Amino acid sequence: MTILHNTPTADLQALDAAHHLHPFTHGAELAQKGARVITRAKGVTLTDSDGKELLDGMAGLWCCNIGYGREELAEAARAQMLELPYYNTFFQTTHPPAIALARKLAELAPGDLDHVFFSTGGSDANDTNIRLARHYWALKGKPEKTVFISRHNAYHGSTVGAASLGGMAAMHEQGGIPIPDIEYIGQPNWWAEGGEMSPEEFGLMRARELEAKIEELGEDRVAAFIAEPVQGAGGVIVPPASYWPEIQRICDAHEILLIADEVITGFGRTGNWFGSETWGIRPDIMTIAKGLSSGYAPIGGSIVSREVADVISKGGEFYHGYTYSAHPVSAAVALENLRIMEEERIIERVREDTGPYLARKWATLTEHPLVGEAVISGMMASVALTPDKASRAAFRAGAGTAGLICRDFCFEEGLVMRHVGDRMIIAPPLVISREEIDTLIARALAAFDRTQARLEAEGLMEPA
Ligand code: PXG
Repeated sequence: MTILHNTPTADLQALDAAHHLHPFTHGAELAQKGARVITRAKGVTLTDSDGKELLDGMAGLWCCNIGYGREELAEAARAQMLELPYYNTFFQTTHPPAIALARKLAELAPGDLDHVFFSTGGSDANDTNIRLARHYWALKGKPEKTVFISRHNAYHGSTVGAASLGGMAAMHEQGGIPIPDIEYIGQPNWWAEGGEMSPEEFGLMRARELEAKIEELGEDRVAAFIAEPVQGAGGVIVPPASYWPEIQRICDAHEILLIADEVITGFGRTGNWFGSETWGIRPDIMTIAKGLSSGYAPIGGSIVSREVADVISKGGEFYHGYTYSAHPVSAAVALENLRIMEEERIIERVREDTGPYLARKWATLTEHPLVGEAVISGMMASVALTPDKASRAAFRAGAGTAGLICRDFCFEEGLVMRHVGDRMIIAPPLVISREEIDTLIARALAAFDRTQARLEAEGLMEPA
């Protein structure tokens, strides 16, 4: 069957419900309501099958950093498909796009991160990290260093390994995970969990849970600590300034690897090439995906330090790889994406102009009666909806009720904004202009007003 153009929305929805199992979707609800069908996009604007335009406040799924509709990326894919549409990088072979992209990433990545193991996305890159880190320690004569320490409410992907690394309770209830030897500490979510502490005290307290966990397990058992510089899917939890320096100190003091999962924070999202630079982190391994190709083609990877690469390279064969590791078309698209980001100084614009502009506007959202904290790092931001700002209360109706209502009003107002429980989050394309930021804020405020009216009308403004 060819692609369904000009098919009525209801027919598309019926066919979709009949044959398509969706990620992170309640199937029966979807069949009843029908999926939103997105058909086109340009810049920061999506168009659905009814012709409705939406400002994409989420850059797809945190990935379309460069914005939609860049012909250069299509041309790069076309040229590469004609020249060499596929070849692998197994068994001592390689190809020019893989070589060029690995070199480019080595140049962009901070510190001595200078070798890349390619994957097709973030989940499989994190699975690579599990095997890679354990193999690294085994090669160094410490095979008992197998435990990964992660954080509650972290998201590291959906494969068995990555979902085990993640700290999402609902995910752990399905499919027999987590795998053994994964431990969790608390997240630095001051708004929800900080109680009477100042954000700085709370950040230190949460970081020191890592040291306590290492001491409880014994340093000789711990392979690595993994964390997102800023938690994304968990609700854009921006850590207190005290958090990362203390985590770095603890990782330096103990012999463990630090893995920064930069799948969301990489490639400009926080106003630098990598969130590790913004937050002063010196990782041994960095997970990348999403913004690497701006989502135009699937590609991800693990960038590792020279030390890790040396040990792995000298340790014989690493029995690990994906058919599409360093896929030539994806690699060519990623290279073109990075070229444009550099030449058009997109990240500098986020850091110096549009990021600070969004930050000023975002901060004003706390003037709205429903909005508690408003936090931001570069171009990823969240607000906490609350029935009572002073006590930072949650809603008695249960997490997600207010958020879902607000999300639906956002759509009606022409804005894609996600809700995580009762946090509303954005991560727009990095190319968003000041004018478009004004539109985003105006639509968000309109949605907050309507949400408040609905919550009041339905008696849902009660604190828990
Ligand atoms: N690590 C992090 C930090 C992520 O955010 C992954 C790994 C997995 O990447 P792949 O490419 O395998 O999906 C992610 C993905 C959401 C949402 O609803 C977030 C992600 C994916 C889908 C939905 O916020 N992040």
